[in-house]
Amino acid sequence: MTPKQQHAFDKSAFKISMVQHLTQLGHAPDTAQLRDWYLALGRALAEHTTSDLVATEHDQAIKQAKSVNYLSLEFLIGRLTGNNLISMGLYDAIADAVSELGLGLTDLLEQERDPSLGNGGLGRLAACFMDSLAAQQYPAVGYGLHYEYGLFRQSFHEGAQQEAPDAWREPEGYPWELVRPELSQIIGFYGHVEVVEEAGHTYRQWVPSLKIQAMPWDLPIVGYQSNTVYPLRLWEGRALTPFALDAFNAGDYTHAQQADIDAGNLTKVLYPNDNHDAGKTLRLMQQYFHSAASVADILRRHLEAGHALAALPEYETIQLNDTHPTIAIPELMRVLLDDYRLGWDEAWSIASRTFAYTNHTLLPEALETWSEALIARLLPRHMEIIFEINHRFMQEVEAKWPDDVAKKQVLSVIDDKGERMVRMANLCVVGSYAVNGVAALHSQLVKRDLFPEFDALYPGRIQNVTNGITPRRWLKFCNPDLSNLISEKIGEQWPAQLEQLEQIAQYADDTAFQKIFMDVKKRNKQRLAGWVKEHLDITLNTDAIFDVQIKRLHEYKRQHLNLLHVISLYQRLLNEPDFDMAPRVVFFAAKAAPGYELAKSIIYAINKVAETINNDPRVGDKLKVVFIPDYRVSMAEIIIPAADVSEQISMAGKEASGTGNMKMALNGALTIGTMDGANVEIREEVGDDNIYIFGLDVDGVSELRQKGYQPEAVYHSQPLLKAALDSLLDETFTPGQPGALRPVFDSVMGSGDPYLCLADFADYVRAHNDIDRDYRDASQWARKAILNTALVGKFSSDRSIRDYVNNIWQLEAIKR
Ligand code: 6GP
Repeated sequence: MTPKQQHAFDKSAFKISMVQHLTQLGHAPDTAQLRDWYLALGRALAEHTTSDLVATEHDQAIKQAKSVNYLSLEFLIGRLTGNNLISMGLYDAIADAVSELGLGLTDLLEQERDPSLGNGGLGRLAACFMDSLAAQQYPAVGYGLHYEYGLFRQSFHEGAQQEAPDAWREPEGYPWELVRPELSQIIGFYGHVEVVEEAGHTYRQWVPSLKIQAMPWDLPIVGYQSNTVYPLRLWEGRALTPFALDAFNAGDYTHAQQADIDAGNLTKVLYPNDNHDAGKTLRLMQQYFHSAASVADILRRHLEAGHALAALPEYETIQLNDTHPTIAIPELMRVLLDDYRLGWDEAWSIASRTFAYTNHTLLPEALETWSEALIARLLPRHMEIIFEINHRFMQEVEAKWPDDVAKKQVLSVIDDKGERMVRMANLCVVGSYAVNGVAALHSQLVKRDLFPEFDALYPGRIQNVTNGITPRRWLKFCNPDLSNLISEKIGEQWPAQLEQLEQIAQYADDTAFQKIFMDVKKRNKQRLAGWVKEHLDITLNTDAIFDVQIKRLHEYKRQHLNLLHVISLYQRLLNEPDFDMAPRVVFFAAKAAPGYELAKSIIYAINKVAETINNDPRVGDKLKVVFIPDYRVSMAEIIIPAADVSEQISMAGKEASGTGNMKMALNGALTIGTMDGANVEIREEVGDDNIYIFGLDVDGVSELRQKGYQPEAVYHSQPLLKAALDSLLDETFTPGQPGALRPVFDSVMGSGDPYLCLADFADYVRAHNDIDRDYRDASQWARKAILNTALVGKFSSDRSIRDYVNNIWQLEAIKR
């Protein structure tokens, strides 16, 4: 890819522009605060991205090309300013310009509040994908929701998680966003379906009783070194003015009232559940609102570009990020059937060649189902269409497997055991031309365990696209020292061609390079230690192993397994005079969904254990435990470059992919992990010597289950484990409050240990001992760290996007 003709940058004009924006914000240069200057900087820069956004939107070549529409309820974009500067190629120039105004660029960038419009992996992946689409100039629009409050802000009170609302937009607004009232839509809810007769035909027409305006806000997704800027279009719910009283009849009005929903709170807040379906009515309303507004906007673009409706699949593809936007499928059908009056077959042919679906989890509690009764009430016409889709689909199943009731039961879109529920994943597979999992192992399990019958019915439909991460944010921006070192060795192309990092492997045994590489790591550890000192007042030894587990708090991710290891280290330090270990700092960062009690108990336990260990003079700086509050993208940008060890310890078969594993390996951390998700492929790339694999694999897990698993037997046979567990029951970590950590004990003992923490404990300890041994050999460790950075080029999200483009979307890059 040739770097773009960068816009000519006029430093003095830019400074004038910044001061003008500052003035418009009501501030004078001599008294303005840093925050005011940051807003002025953002707005001055956004002038450039807005003009590129509009130019991209009007580009004839793009209008005549095929686009992907990435539909996601979550985009965890993180701060935009620093990354946009890198993409625009203006980082150094702006640093220079603001310094002439007496400002430091990094201080200004620190002022930005993260837009936390997502929970975890699924939302962050969507953000990396938008970055890679723009970098490679594959025409794309991201569609999401403009939540007034993002993921809650986390703090701790005496060790317990507290949640506060995240008002990510400053009162002045977020400087990068652009409201597009001319593109707003009206979205209906509730009401009834009427039959209309016209020219001898009857049609069905939905008459909603509640209407809400969808107002789009565009965030600029700036292509790395190109003039391409695609919109991330986020819909905000607004009351219609004037209020559409006529749309209400008395009965429906009451309905709407009962649901306690109004336009104002539709997009008020992001649901804080990761890998969990809470089944709330307002959530389904958000999903429909998002889908309907996005489908309407896609059709508008398609028709305005002069294309025929029937040609939709040739010009637009719609990627569904998990099942959250599934309702887009019946919505497109409704529009084609009722508004454009196509016949069923024609409408279905269009819709089923337009949608593709990505599955992000096998966890049963995350597989969405909605009650048929709820859908029928909220979206009566859509429920009719879902029935018709299923009716025709059941005929297909009958043709393939005559008289096979069991097959129909598992495949049906409607689950009629108990309350009748709509299975959104089934609807997705039926209505999509491609389905994919997010890592090789996960996709295999999707075929083998989740959808074996679908795989038999539609061979080839279920595919794999291994996840990836954007190297611009997750190396170039967050780790400038390592980036510069790499560029000195292999040139400047790697951020767009990450496979080139392989050339670094030749320096893995070069002691001079090892030293420089580990010096960079050391500086990154010092930066993190500085943050910890300033914010948590804990002093860290930066020679220690920085052992890091950062991700949502979930039982299947097994932060409590890590905790048991920490406790066992502590006990050995106290009880075994001969026990020696390399100093270690164990970092945790994780938010628990507010309604997830056990996850909150695990956080509490980690905090209590940390407090005890960190204040025990007998431990010194051999062991420290740090729980960094309010984990978010901008915090990850500080932690990841400083990690020596990356904890990826989910029970095998549960973590679909993981992406933090990729980020840490890229920044020279060694993974301790199970044979789960993308760990399997990381191991393939870096080699067995450069990763610490432990525990049961997927087959081992099912064999153990079949044999009959007895956690109590493991407990009684392993003294180290038993002592660690027992300490959760006494006052070791909660003086005066024995039993305060019992929920964590109970989660593995007496409840069957659903995620096999005890079964994997011994081998986990063994793997950590290997790490301890290897870390003490500085040169060997450096070699392994360098090889991790060098050999994970595969995990660039540019490669993921190319896989989607070549195997699923079939579209062309349009270079501007
Ligand atoms: C996550 C998966 O848990 C994670 O393994 C994967 O890396 C990520 O998606 C991106 O594919 N899934 C979710 O966050 C989720 O809520 C419904 O799935």
